[in-house]
Amino acid sequence: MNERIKDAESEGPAGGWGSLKSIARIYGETWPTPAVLETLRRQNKPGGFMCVSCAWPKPANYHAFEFCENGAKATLWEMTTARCTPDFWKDHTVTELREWKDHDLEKTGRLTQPMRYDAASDRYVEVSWDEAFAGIGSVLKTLDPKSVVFYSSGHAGLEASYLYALLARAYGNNNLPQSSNMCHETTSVGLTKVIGSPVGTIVWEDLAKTDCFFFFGQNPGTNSPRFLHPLQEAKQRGAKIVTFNPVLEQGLVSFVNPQNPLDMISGHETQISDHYLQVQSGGDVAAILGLCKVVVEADDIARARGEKRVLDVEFIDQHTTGFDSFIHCVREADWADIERESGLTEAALREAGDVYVKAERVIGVYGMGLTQHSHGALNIAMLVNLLLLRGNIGREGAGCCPVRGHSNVQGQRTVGVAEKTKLVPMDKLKALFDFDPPTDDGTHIVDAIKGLMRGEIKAFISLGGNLLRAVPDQKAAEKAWAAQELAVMVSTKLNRSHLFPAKNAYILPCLSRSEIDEQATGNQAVSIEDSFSHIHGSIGKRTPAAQTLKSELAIVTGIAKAALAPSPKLKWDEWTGDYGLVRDLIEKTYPEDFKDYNERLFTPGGFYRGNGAHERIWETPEKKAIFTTPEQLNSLSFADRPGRYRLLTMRSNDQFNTTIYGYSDRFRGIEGTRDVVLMCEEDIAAAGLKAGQTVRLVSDFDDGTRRVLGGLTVRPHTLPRGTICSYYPECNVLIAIDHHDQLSKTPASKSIPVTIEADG
Ligand SMILES: Nc1nc2c(c(=O)[nH]1)N[C@H]1C(S)=C(S)[C@@H](COP(=O)(O)OP(=O)(O)OC[C@H]3O[C@@H](n4cnc5c(=O)[nH]c(N)nc54)[C@H](O)[C@@H]3O)O[C@H]1N2
Ligand SMILES: Nc1nc2c(c(=O)[nH]1)N[C@H]1C(S)=C(S)[C@@H](COP(=O)(O)OP(=O)(O)OC[C@H]3O[C@@H](n4cnc5c(=O)[nH]c(N)nc54)[C@H](O)[C@@H]3O)O[C@H]1N2
Ligand SMILES: [Mo]
Repeated sequence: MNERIKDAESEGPAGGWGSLKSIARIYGETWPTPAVLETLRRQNKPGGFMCVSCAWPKPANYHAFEFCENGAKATLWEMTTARCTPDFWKDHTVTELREWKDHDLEKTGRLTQPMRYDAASDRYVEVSWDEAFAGIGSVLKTLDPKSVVFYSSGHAGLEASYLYALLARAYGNNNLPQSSNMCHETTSVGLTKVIGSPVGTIVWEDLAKTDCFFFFGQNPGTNSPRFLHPLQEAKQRGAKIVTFNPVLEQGLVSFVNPQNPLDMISGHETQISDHYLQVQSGGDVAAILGLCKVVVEADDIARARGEKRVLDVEFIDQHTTGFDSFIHCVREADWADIERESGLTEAALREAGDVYVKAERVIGVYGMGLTQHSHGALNIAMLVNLLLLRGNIGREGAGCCPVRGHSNVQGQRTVGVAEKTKLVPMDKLKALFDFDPPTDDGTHIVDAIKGLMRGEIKAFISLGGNLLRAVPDQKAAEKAWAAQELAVMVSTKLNRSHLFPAKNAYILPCLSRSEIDEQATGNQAVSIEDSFSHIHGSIGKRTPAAQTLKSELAIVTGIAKAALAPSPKLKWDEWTGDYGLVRDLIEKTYPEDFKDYNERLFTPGGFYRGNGAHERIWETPEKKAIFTTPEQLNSLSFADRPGRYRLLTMRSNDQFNTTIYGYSDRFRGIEGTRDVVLMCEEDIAAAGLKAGQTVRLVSDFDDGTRRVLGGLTVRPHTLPRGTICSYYPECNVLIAIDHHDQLSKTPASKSIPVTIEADG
């Protein structure tokens, strides 16, 4: 147990009674019926339904309750008995609702009817499904296809997503940006560049075989809590965990397993991280370079003594390129520069480096802390450098593990929700559906929002999500959104993106994954792909929140029929009646990934789609894994200057992205509010501020626009100097749309340059 790791602010370990209390609070607030427990019991199991929360894998040997605190919250939140019916609009106008908080908007409950915005009364009014589809179709028919965007957030299953992509292409564009454009696009582009794989390389069994996890900027306690179980097991068999994170995240400090009665009664905590390095925001490039220096020094010593090499020389020779240049850079790197840029001491990095050197098998885990920076792809390349030095990719118990966000975010990309044409087998689409798919690349979400601001994008269809709350430059985006010809939002709950209606605006309410999806051939199963590239079937068993709801797939086909000319090869009605037919189409389009799709749909633990890098097949131009020589020692696009801070936007333990369940971030000791800015004591004093004082953050991005967020209370927190934290999505008004990763355009939401002003 590591006595040094203590978070003064936290209420206690992750999991434990706090976790159950937190679930119970949502249960009380949303008042679902007792049958809810039966639904939770079926969550993430073969024959049950797959959680709507994160993309963490679902094992074949599942626990009695294979769900976590936040998965349960997501399910309960969806199963609320509250309904946002057309009557709600009798009492409220759209303009008034803009003053509401995100939590209050979603708390109105599940949407029940298709609605159209009525400008005269400034309200949404009920329409029939036929009217909605006809209205949407008639506008789409008048627009230039290139001016229309088909966005998706990673909720919808593979079947609906495949047809959604087909709809966009048959309509005439590849404008299929996805929430991953703000998330793991850095992985899709950056990881592909260096190892030829857009996704992680490990599988479930590797978790049980590894000696060591290195965590960079991923917070399992909040964002993928079921990961805490394999971590706890790993600790119990003596594996090591080393964490790099500016914030002391409780889930990476200690954990009480809420599914283990003995742990719960005794309060037995598992200490998670053996070493916790509070790197400064954007400091991972230097930190990893320091680790690589330790590896190379250890190898020099081993060689001098004639001992077993520390570098995996055979692997490096056979499987990599760029080693000489990288190693030169490592040798030249100066510890003083590394310390300054990482905010860590040489001694701490040496300790962590020793753990890496001694471990036979290492898994490198990462999340938004690496991807959401101006040079996020460099962060990922550095982590890959570290892994390659000791051959830690493509063998048992070792590999690269990006932890994905939305439950089917990876899978949507797999089945064609992609703006890049090279990712899609267009020839197959042409052969199957008898049309010429557009050949030019579509738009990334950053370009789509910029196009919107320039007035070139005229319509947005959104399959899920709350785009206006999730994107940078939120205020400008809201204004531009409202000027569009058409906005269609397929949603389960009311959210802020509904409140800036375009000239023609529709909200289309859909079923959720835990609900029965009755079609012509009976209750339909859908499927999703998890972070480890395993495909799982999911079947809803609950009575729908309203009889008027349609499935996401039925909504996609409804729009398609209204917007496109009929074609004998586009059998929208047949497909809606039997999702198995859509799975056949997916199998025909991607025969290697989806062989015997329908037969294997309910394979326990999912069926594996495969991954070249897992087998040491590198799909890079050189057919090798690539060592990257860093051109700079941090992942930032700006220099430090007095008064300028690196703002890190964080998620609380009581939210799922823009869905705010409540105001309790118990792991960070923050209760009752989200309007805070966390700073270390030294920064507070140096800035002449006081704890409890109200301040405003001002964006310090040099483009002449003043972006301000006020009303934030200063709270002392254990953080590195210069790194400050405040909540996503509230901070999105502060991010310039051009502040993004250089390679993938993922918004750099973890290092936003800001200054602080006293408020009021
Ligand atoms: N309950 C819940 N679950 C979720 C979500 C949710 O909002 N709530 N969101 C889902 C989605 S879409 C996603 S993408 C994932 C997100 O899951 P994560 O990838 O865990 O995302 P974040 O919590 O935004 O940030 C991760 C961590 O990065 C750290 N960090 C920030 N900057 C740096 C840095 O420069 N270096 C390092 N080393 N660390 C840094 C932060 O302190 C934080 O602990 O979770 C998914 N699951
Ligand atoms: N500053 C900052 N900005 C960020 C991030 C950050 O860390 N910092 N994170 C980024 C990341 S990682 C992501 S993924 C994006 C998230 O961006 P989005 O995916 O666009 O946003 P969500 O908040 O997940 O969407 C919530 C809404 O989805 C709808 N919904 C929920 N369930 C379903 C369903 O089953 N079907 C359908 N059709 N709709 C449903 C509900 O109406 C709900 O209001 O935000 C990004 N923005
Ligand atoms: Mo995400």
